[in-house]
Amino acid sequence: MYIGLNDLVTEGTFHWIANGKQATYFNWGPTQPNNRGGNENCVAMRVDQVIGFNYSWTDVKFPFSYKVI
Ligand SMILES: [Ca+2]
Repeated sequence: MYIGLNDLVTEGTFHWIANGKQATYFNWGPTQPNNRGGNENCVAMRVDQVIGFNYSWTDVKFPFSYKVI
């Protein structure tokens, strides 16, 4: 589930799509954000049941393909 947050402009600095403001609250899962492959710039919330990740955030590619259950 994409939550409308991205760091497309500046790596590591996340802004909300909705209002362009820089995010001040984060709920990253373990080891996230990892910018895997150097091009994960959008943030999704995990809704799967993997222990330790439930409802936490992870960075994903844009346009992303992330399985949402
Ligand atoms: Ca990134």
